[in-house]
Amino acid sequence: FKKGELLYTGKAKEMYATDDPEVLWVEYLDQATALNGKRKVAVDEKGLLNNRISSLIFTDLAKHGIKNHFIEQLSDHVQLVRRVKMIPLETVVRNAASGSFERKFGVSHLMTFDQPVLEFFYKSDALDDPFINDSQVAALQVADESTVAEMKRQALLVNTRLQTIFAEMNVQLVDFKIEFGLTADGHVLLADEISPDSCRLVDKTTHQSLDKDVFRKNLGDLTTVYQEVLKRLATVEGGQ
Ligand code: U5P
Repeated sequence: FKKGELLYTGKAKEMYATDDPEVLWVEYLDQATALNGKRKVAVDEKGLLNNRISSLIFTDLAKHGIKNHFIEQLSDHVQLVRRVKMIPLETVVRNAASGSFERKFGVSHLMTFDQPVLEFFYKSDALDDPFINDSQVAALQVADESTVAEMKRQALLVNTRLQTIFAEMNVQLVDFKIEFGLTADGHVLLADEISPDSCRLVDKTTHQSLDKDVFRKNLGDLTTVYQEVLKRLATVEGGQ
């Protein structure tokens, strides 16, 4: 595959075309952002670590019947993915209270839920990704009802599998964000990335944060923490 024109620059990734119209070239950048991109710093190895972590997780999910856009990892910072039309929604699944849920409802940190909580946020930098409910999604014609139902179904399957993977790593999956796209024939396909940038992970023994909260809250060195996540994940997934 040949790297083509730059299509999109995100907060932590760049997307390029390839010589195959169905395939995109994704470069994971060594940088971290917070506050919707208003705070941005270089972080050694972060792109490499997230590329590897996301590649291992997407491979695992596919093996467990959850199809996704991942094709293959090409190099330290690059992976190939299938081109889809992104649905402008962030799908968040929560197993315990943290972040915006904890602030919004004033509940105790890591209060656990009997059932996972599912939320959508409308992707808009100008609006700061506001919460959006199903009828608002319908009113704005962001996605049709069957697409929303399918996103929820897949999100809960992803949650179940991720909880299993992370439990084997002695890590609690507090919450995570995923994104979906539509294939040319209209199927909902898991896309974007799954990494410590998009998950809240807490060590089950020490209760230490092993995710981007380390950067958001200045809790320590992000690279060290992401290296630890990759080390444990690589062990669970049977080596590099
Ligand atoms: N999240 C993202 N990107 C965002 C906002 C949130 O990946 O732009 C993830 C967080 O890392 C967390 C989950 O795992 O979604 C819920 O975030 P919050 O709504 O509690 O801030």
